[in-house]
Amino acid sequence: MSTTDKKFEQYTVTRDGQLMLAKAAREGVETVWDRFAAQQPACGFCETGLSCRNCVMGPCRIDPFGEGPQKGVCGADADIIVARNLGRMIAAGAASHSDHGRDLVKVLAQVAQGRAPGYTIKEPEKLRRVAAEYGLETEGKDDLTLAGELAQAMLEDYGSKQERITLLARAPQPRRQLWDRLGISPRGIDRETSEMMHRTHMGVDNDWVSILLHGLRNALSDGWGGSMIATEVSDILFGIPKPVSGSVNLGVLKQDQVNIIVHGHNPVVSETVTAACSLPEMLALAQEKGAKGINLVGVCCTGNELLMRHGIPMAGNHLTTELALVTGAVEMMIVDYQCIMPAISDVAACYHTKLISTSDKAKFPGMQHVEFHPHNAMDQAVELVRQAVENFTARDPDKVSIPVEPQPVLSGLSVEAMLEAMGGSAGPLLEAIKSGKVRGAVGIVGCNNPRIRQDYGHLGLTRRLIANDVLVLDTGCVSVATARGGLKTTQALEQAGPGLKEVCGALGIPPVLHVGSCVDNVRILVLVSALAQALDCDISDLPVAGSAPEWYSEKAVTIACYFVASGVFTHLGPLPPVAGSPNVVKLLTEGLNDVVGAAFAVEPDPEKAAQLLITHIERKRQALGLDARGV
Ligand code: BF8
Ligand code: SF4
Repeated sequence: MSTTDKKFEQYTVTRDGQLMLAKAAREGVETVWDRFAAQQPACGFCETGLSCRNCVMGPCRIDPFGEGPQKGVCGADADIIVARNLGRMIAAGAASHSDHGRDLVKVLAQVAQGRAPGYTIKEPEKLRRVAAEYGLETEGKDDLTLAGELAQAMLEDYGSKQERITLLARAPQPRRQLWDRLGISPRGIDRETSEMMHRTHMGVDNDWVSILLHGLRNALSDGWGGSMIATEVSDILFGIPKPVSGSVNLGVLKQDQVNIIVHGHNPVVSETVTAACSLPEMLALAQEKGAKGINLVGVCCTGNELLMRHGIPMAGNHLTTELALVTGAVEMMIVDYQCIMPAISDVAACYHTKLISTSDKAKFPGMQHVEFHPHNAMDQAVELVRQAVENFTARDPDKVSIPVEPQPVLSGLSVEAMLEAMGGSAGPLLEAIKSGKVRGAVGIVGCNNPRIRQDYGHLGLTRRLIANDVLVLDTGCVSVATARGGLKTTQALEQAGPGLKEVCGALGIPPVLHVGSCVDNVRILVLVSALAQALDCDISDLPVAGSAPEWYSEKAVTIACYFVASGVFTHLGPLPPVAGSPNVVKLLTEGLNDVVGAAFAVEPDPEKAAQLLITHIERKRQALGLDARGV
């Protein structure tokens, strides 16, 4: 790498990323980092949450230095404007996850009606288990009948007829009682998002505390509602993840094969593409075109879904999505929705890569649109794989560069898989926590963000936590970062503290567990609920925490809010746009402790963040009467 190329080290800690950034620069390809630089300096009003364009009497802004206007045209002050903006972020995040969940319920309903060829019920036992939670009679019913009834019952959770959404019942009793007392038990998944949009219209909820409390309810409607449904139905349709080996980084792309990347979030698309890639006629066509095979890989969360269930390789996380195309080795990228930068069309145009959008609700400039629905998904997938294979001959070998060797990863740690690894119950984990060999656990979740050197926050924090005997569970783009950094192998136990090394070593698992995509954060909720119930306490009493060191997305805000509302202390790397209201900041970082028993902390430095999380875990241990270090 030349000296000029060294500048890319400040953008990403990943070797494959640095090399592809250098290639992009040589080939005149613009990336997210170029566009980020072009946007600086960012608008201070927007960064602090002090601008409002909720109506056309505005837009308005509040002067944080007290010299200019302190109220919008309607009279809203800094507290109201910041709370409303945050509320709308939560609503957008909840809507995204929950609409994804609804798409899966739609597939389940159509499978029941025999109108979704290519999809089946892979986990009838889980179907029955979840149906029973929904109060459905399971005896004497065949799987398809039950699937239809469960889909209808889940759709009721989306509406506004219920007093509370069904899967809240999974939370420990003290937590449910607290939500009832606070009036934040979500009643319907869509209802809470819709109500947030209503409350934040001009002239509705102008009490900033009330807006933020509803924000917690809205977030809970995602965590214990839409996202939980998404995960459960994905398991029912596509299988409960079990420990599986895979590989990660741009080295998973193959010089001599047709490379297809799936990008987005919904396994409804990527699962059918997976099936189409292994059809004998497609493999024969690939050989006819001079390729040794068809290499399907994932990026972002749909990649996580495939890695968790099938061990399909992962090319990278959010900030790698453009760089994967810069390899010049990708015949086709198939996208569904969320976190897909429209800029990838410009990158693809520099190579032979075909881009395909598949969702009726996510179209992009410069992409061919091939719409997937449950009734035609398999046919569409076969047609796309055929087109990708045919595109292999258009590849320019002079432009191809696959920068590194793949890194092995162990994935597939669903709650069911973890329980199985522990002999059927959470007992061994509880014992390890009680004995102090494992001090506690942290769920590290979320994205990359060009404000932060790619993967730096994730890796720094994770390494420090495991070295201190804290078990890490991760999802989403973090899971790619830690896998790429070699932390999801049993060799990584060498970097763990002695207790964690002993416990994970005995179970044959790495110190960092991949629990899935972003909707799969609910697996963490289910696990902490089980731990709290076993210890007869609330989630907020447990030595656990959450963290999103490099988050960028509204979905991450919603996840962080449902973690906190569920009683999990949560660290954020980047500060959300709330600094314009000291009152809101104080409530989020301190006051919430007295309301829901947990609050947020913001710390961009991963070393300092690790200290915060470790101190929190040790304090919780002490309060539970367990041994505590340095408190
Ligand atoms: O839902 S972690 S960048 S890909 S938002 Fe997006 Fe963030 Fe990645 Fe998945 Ni989650
Ligand atoms: Fe301005 Fe109020 Fe309208 Fe917002 S809602 S743009 S603060 S007038």
